Amino acid sequence: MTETETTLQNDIFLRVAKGESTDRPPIWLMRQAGRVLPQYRALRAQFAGFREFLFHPAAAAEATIQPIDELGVDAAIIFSDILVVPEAMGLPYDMVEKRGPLFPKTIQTAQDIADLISGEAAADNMEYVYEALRITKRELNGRVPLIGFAGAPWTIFAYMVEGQGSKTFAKAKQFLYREPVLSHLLLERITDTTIAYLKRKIANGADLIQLFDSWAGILSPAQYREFATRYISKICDALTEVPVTVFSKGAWFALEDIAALNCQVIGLDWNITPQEARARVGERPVLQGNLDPCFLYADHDTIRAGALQMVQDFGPKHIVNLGHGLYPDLDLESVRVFVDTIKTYRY
Ligand code: 1CP
Repeated sequence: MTETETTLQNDIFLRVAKGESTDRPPIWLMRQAGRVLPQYRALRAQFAGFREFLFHPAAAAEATIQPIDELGVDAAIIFSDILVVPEAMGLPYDMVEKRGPLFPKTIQTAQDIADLISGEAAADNMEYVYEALRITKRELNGRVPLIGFAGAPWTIFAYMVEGQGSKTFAKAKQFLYREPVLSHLLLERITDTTIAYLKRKIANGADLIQLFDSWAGILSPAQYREFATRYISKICDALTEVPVTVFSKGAWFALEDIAALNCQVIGLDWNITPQEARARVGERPVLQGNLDPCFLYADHDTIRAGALQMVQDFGPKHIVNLGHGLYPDLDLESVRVFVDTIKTYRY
């Protein structure tokens, strides 16, 4: 046991992530810090924009802890965004209200890639994130473990080339087909930066790292192997200090490849059944997920039944979560019913 573990009051999340058995599954929710909480909306209203909020470590720490106080989930996730990495590499963005991120400058040429900052130098530009981790760790005072995260290289690449959110990311995919050599060069630099960044997150208190490959599902299996899994693998191999969760949204086709990585936990969306996922990954990995966030629009009895069905279908070696982030317009009471159902369940 490490020092952080011995001082944790509730370490059920970390114990399950490391493969230990417990009497119930742990639960946390992607986007648990967010608009579903009135106290988050109040805090957010004090800042002109989302980026200003992120650049304020004490506020980020407060947002991180709000869902622990309000919902009693078993882990905190540092309030930040995956887009801080492209920004630290030299591509600033605006978070446009109701539209999403917009990058005035994107990656199109070899020179653009050469001009990027990467590795330790890029990691140096995210001191405000490490400060948020240190404050959070201090204020959490061992109540629950703290999750650090980053976007997986392909998802970061997609934003850097596309310059904004997209349903198809056709520009980013076009770049993979037309410029495979440059694509690998860019993915390499993102990977180096991500490793340096995550090592510092760990040094500043992250107890587990989750990689978000939000746009995994738009690649073909062959492309996913060539341009995504290869780089995720490098990150998993580099992060030996803490458990790693790989959440590749929509990549059910790559599940066997993901199970072969040096990661302890595999995040799942709702497009696969727990039984099929377990059969395909084998006994070793812990599975995390995978209730459709829209399930929480149902009535409370339906939510309770769905939560119980899910934990029974997964069995042990399972961390309860949704298949993607909470939607901001979900009713807080419905979210609470889901969490409480899991916390009172026993195997
Ligand atoms: O003003 C606001 O409140 C903006 C909403 C918001 C929030 C609350 C954004 C904008 N990001 C976040 C926080 C955030 N982002 C967290 C915090 C911790 C928590 O989960 O509680 C995390 C882990 C992320 C990660 C993130 N950002 C991902 C990966 C997870 C996923 O949702 O797939 C992605 C893709 C982003 C990019 C992003 N951030 C925000 C927006 C609107 C977008 C773009 C999405 C798109 O392209 O459509």
